[in-house]
Amino acid sequence: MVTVNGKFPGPHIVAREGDRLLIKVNNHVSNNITIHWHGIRLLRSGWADGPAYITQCPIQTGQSYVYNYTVVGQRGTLFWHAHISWLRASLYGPLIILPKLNVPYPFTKPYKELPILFGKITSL
Ligand SMILES: [Cu+2]
Repeated sequence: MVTVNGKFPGPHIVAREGDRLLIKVNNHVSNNITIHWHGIRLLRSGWADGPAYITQCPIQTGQSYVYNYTVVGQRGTLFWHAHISWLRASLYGPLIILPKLNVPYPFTKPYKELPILFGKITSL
């Protein structure tokens, strides 16, 4: 199955509100790939949204692309996923946006945080 860095679910991306994210995707598989940042409001950076053939051409085998956007006015746990063909069902991971430094959560700080992702494995 297609994975990111050999992990399923894919790697955790952890950022803080206000951070600029630069995420380089190197495509080492035989499928074209794009990555979508589910729930992120892309203000003036719609080209980083990821839907194949809508906001970008897919990243072809052996090619790479740097997604570049800033998280504005959002915090919480979202997720990223492939946004082309059936890969969107199995290629995903958490995207965790923490509050800005020294800004508390709007609730008591949890003892522990553990992302839980619901998904399915698509067989070829
Ligand atoms: Cu999505």
